Amino acid sequence: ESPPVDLAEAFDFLRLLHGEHPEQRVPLRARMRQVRQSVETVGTYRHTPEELTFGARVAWRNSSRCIGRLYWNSLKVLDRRTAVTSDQIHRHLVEHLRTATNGGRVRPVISVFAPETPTTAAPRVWNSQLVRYAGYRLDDGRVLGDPANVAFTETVRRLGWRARYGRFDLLPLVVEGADGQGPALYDLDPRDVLEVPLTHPEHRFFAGLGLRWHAVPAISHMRLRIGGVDYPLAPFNGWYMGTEIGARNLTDSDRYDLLPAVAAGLGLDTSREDSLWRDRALVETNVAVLHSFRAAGVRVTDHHTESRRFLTHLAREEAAGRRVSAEWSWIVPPMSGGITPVFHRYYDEQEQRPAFYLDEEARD
Ligand code: HEM
Ligand code: NRG
Repeated sequence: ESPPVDLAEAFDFLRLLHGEHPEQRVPLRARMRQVRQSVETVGTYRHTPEELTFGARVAWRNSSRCIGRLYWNSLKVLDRRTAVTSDQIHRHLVEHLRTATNGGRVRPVISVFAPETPTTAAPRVWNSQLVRYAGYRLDDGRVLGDPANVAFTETVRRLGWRARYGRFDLLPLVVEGADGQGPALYDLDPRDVLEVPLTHPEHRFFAGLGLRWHAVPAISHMRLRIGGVDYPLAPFNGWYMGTEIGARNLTDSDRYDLLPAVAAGLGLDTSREDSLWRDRALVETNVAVLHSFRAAGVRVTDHHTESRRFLTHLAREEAAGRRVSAEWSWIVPPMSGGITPVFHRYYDEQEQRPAFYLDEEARD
């Protein structure tokens, strides 16, 4: 199903691991011989648990779009490579959500499922995140729910999922095992999905908007590549930075598009741009997100704190003699850019491996 492993990439990875952790049970040269032997006979090799853990952590460390990398070395890595059927995989995904959610004290976790090899297909999840809200295209052309998920919602309906026509309906997981049985649908148990109702510390009207968001962003459509081996299913999560919800998901005009409703509640003059009603509504929406998560005991960070942490990360990595690559347009938060310190500098952009890749085959 995949081309043979590129030995040079495998060796680069082993050198990186042994360079940063010289205390391995099997010395570098011996491990390289094993890997060469295996790749020459079956076209791939099996990562040791230490290699898998280090590889996943470094893939996070190398995620040039991620502002949250300070804690890369504490990523919890769940080795799920032996799961085959969609039922087994589904159980592990639910376990991932529970472990990550941790009653609100959200922990960074990755579950690594079986790799793609020259002889075997890997399992897949069709969802872009483990938790997503349905989007329904209505007859008048408007969208009910999350417009980002309209296509995926149509896909699961074709597979037999029944539409509920709410604004925040949990979409089912679509799991394809490695056994060739095709996709299977699993409704999420609401008890496994922590959600936060949104309120504002001062403005009573805000609660009346009936908004909510889920506690854990768990990306499930990126491929993890370690030492030449591809893991198409390796869902990971950290916690949210408030702006992801308050300055994008709820406010982008092609998402929930809530600035007009918030501005109306605030009594702002929306007849002219120079009243800055959009900006004022944006700030209050983000105040509401951070306040609500905090009130619910759910871990979240603000963009000022996360920006400072990212600069700490840069300093630490440089002190360790490593280069940090970063994409300015992803690192700078989507509001108040110039008053966060990450705005005022440029970054190296050369890609490094191990890494996460967007999978062209993601089906949403
Ligand atoms: C992207 C924050 C943990 C890997 C991002 C983005 C933010 C962020 C704000 C930009 C998202 C966007 O604009 O849509 C955080 C925070 C974390 C965290 C606060 C808390 C611990 C993680 C973890 C991993 C990771 C655990 C992987 C193990 C990535 C990747 C992207 C990203 C690959 C790029 C996604 C894409 O290309 O669409 N992160 N992150 N992050 N993060 Fe993190
Ligand atoms: N903006 C997306 C999530 C992207 C990744 N963000 C993280 N990742 N915080 C959203 O759902 O709003 N993470 O692993 O914590």
